Amino acid sequence: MLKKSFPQMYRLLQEEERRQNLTLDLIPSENIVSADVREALGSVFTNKYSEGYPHKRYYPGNAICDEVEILGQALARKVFGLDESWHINMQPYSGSPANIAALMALAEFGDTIMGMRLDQGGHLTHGHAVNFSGRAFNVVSYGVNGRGFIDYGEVERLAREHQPKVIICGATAYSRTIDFKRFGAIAKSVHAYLLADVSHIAGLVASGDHPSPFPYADVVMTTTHKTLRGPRGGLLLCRDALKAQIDKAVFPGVQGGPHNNETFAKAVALKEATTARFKTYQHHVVRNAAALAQALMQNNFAIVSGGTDTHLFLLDLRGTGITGTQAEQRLERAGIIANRNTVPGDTSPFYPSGVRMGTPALTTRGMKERAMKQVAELITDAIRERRPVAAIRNDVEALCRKFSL
Ligand code: DSN
Repeated sequence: MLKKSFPQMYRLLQEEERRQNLTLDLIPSENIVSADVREALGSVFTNKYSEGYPHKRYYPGNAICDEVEILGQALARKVFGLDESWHINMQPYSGSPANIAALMALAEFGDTIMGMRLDQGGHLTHGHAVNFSGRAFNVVSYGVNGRGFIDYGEVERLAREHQPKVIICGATAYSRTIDFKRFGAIAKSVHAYLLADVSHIAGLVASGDHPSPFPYADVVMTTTHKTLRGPRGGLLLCRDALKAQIDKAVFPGVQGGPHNNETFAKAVALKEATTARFKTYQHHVVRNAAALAQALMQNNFAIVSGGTDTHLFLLDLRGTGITGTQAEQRLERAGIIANRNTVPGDTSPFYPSGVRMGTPALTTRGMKERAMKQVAELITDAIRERRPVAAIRNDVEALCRKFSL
């Protein structure tokens, strides 16, 4: 037991448990996994090497790991309503390697790809200059219009002009419904592959709270630890014709042996995602985000695009005299964890003008719309320093105790 063998580390574990229990986690890419997912992550599957794929491994002793992976694939199809014409690669360690593998499978280095700019809500792996995606490919980026909505006209114009090999749609800080149908039509019109990164909204896609990309995309990538509420990890789902190139790009292209404990935990989370309870949870995530955004707007905060259709939104603090960094720090001192984020037009990710907020973790704790009103008051107190921080923190902890982990 760690308590005896490594008390210093045990203490850190206890402190982190306490921190998670007594703070309000508004980071939209985080969630709280079930005891079953944790049991799977800590299981003996961590001991096994399995380079390769089911029935084609480079190590012996993999019959059981094969079964786990095949079961996981079947569950992923069930969660997203897919038939056998979709292949699932269960092995990506997380979202970034999955996107790198997808790009390697669909394009040659030097080819043109299109993605959403980081400061507009995209992800580093969607072509940012400092990332592998931006260094290996010729990148054309699109963004949002003046109202904060994806500028589909710009996407179409850029696609016609630059004839990309791959168009990436999906975002990490975009609160509105993504029109996958429109992206699909644009990609088709220029003979580009459509790669949909649904990492943030995978749970909402599974529950029908966000339209599905599957009818329109060639490859869909998701992480498994955000709204999907599984272990940290990734999945690549592709049309069967792309199976060989996607699998080859993941292993041996980008990764080595799969993390079998992670694959096992992904399967457990996917099983949970097939339940009615999971769907109800996702409905509440969306309702809670809308209620929280609404309550904050009533407190005179500006929100990018004026609201949200999903699990997250961006507070726009421009013109308030408070930076995103200051707001993040004030919130953290009060026990509210939300990350500073660029809002469209910001130039520095280190000194952004926004704060990103989401409801997946609070909803897992059992909070509903009424609690969101309380959370909005606590956020307002903290950012505007309306009350002593110790008093706010007390109220945050009381709310956390009411919705204990
Ligand atoms: N870092 C993740 C997020 O917070 O959205 C995306 O990879």
